[in-house]
Amino acid sequence: MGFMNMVHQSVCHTGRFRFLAAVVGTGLLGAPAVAGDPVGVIRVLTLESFRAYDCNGAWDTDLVNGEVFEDLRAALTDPANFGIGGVVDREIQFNSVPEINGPLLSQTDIVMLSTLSEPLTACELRDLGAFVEAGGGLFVFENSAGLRYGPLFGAVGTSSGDSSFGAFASHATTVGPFANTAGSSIQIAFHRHFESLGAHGAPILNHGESAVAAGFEHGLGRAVLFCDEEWVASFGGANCGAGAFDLPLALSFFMNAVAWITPEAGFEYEPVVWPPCPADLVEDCVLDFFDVQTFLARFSEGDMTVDFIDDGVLDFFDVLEFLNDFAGGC
Ligand SMILES: [Ca+2]
Ligand SMILES: [Ca+2]
Ligand SMILES: [Ca+2]
Repeated sequence: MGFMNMVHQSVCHTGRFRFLAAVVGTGLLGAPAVAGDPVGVIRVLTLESFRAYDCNGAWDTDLVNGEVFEDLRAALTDPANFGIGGVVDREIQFNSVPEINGPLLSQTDIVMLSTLSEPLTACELRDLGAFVEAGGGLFVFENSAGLRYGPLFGAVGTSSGDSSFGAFASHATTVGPFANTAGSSIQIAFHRHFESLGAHGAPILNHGESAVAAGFEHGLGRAVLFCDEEWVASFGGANCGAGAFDLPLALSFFMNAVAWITPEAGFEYEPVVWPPCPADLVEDCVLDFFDVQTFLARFSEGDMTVDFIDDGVLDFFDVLEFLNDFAGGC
């Protein structure tokens, strides 16, 4: 292994991952404590308790602990809905973590995300896309679901939006196994929508010609992107968000969608090991000006972490090698 690879790999495992390893070490986020059949549990990864948007404490959308989605949480954890002998014969278990990465996704069946205080990084999006492609499930419900996550599945979301009625289309997620919502309309507060769905997307909720929610079959996995969060909120918060206009309908659809995206029991995601990207000095899976700036700063300081031609000397050839790696992309 070359020096730069070693540097890269050691840097890769610092920062958040180290924090996470420490937390796992305490047992707080360790292997799920499973009651009943571990294979049957639907393991839900969510960032909510760490990165949920809480409107400065006034409207806490933390799915696991907050109040805004308390009815949603109650529905998902009601054994009559998801549990042995329930409508879906598998129990839902939340695993709230601070970041998305391969090892955490390897203990996950579906990822459930609403509005985040800190958007996913390019590295996290890359892992999330690979997870769905390998058979994992994803449900995003937030205004920017199409804008932020659509590109993973070939879709384009809009940055503009409005408040409107949406009509549920006929789709696997609208016919069951909970209530049939196909043909029903639902009023939603400010939301964005999709400009296009690409080859693998199908509309779920339509406002005129554009989809507000869509389902995607991506490789072996499935994703539902719903460009709003208020449609399933238990109550509104002043200057923060509105409450659902038809919560029972919203909950039925939500549970249908969870049933649709959930992989078969026994699913195990094997994390993709991405090729090293030495030029990504500001490690964010994006090669940009900041990586160049960092290279130049380290080079001028004689910092041997930028000894790209690994010979113990910083010279013109290291600059050339860096530029070469940079041009090659990640
Ligand atoms: Ca909204
Ligand atoms: Ca970078
Ligand atoms: Ca050198």
